[in-house]
Amino acid sequence: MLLKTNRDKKYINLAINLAKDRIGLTGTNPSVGCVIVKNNRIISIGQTGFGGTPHAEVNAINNASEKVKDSTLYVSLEPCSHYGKTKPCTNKIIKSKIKKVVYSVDDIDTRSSGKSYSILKKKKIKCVKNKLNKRGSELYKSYFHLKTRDFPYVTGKIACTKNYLFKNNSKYISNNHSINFSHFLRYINHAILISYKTANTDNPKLNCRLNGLEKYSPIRIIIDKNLKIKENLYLVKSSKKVKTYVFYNKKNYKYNRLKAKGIKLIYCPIDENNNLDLIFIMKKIKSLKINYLLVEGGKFLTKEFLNHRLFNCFYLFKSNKISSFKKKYKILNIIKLIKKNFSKSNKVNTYLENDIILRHYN
Ligand code: AOF
Ligand code: ZN
Repeated sequence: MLLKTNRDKKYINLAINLAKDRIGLTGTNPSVGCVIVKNNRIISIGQTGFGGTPHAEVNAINNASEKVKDSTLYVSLEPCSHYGKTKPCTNKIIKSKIKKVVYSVDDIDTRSSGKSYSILKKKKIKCVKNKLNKRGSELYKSYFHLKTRDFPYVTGKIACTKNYLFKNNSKYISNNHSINFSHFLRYINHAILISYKTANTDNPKLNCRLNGLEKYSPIRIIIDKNLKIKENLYLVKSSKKVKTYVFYNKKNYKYNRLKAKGIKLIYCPIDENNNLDLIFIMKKIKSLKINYLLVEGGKFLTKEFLNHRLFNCFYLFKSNKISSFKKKYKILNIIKLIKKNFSKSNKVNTYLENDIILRHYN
């Protein structure tokens, strides 16, 4: 038998795992996980719905396999107590006669922040807060960022060979397992950003090709100062089906043609180096309610983002292949910048055969 406090830890850990599973997929709402336990048995679990509603607690309470009266509810984030798109979860908890609530992290949404503890206490519901707070805070780093900054949460990604080249004899540098993981990143991010150069040379699809998850493919964003994007690309031809933005600075004859094909063109000023102003682009993207942005940049764009310190985390895909291409394709300066930008890293804990993926973060 587990001690009571260890039991609390075990279930709150599970709630955090459930929340982690859906990060990026709950719109502007944070992803929350919830576990309901009665007589030491799990009687329900819940996650925030895709797009942000219903809230995790509501899903868990409604889906319980037996009456939730006298149960304990574990939740990764402080339950909300405000009227927003949905009614307060604290009301639902009180009505359901749940007898104890354990949560990990205080919400920072001012409508609810720090309020649920006393609301529940007043109704004689036992409340334990800040359980596994460190792990919970780690989970909500992106939520806190999104609530306090007017930039999206930006994830970077670049692939290289064992000898740090980003060009190889075959089309793919990484193995199939790594490629699947890159599609997982496309699944959990709301939009994907590339340059017109990558678009024109690779003619990429930028969709998520994991079985069953295709419908979660990201919005596409292309940065293209002088509208040099080719009109016959897959991205252009499919832009009526999947939202596609192009940030540009100088109009040319293609402007109306791209627009007619379904592309949304956004004017962007240039910065002191005569490049499109990335700060402007980040703010615009956030204002479009795109919260999680994946940048699958080439060498130039990745460097630009690193120089502006715009990445919140960065994945370095390192394959086991040795490339015989010229030295100019080495990405050693990018590796240096990654180390400057981030203080921590860990290996992605997924089966990758001989490839390695390092996640860099702060
Ligand atoms: C919860 N459980 O699963 C989530 C919560 O406008 P609304 O109603 O969608 O509320 C959004 C706020 O609710 C959001 O800013 C955050 O404070 C909280 N999210 N709360 O109890 C959940 N996702
Ligand atoms: Zn709620």
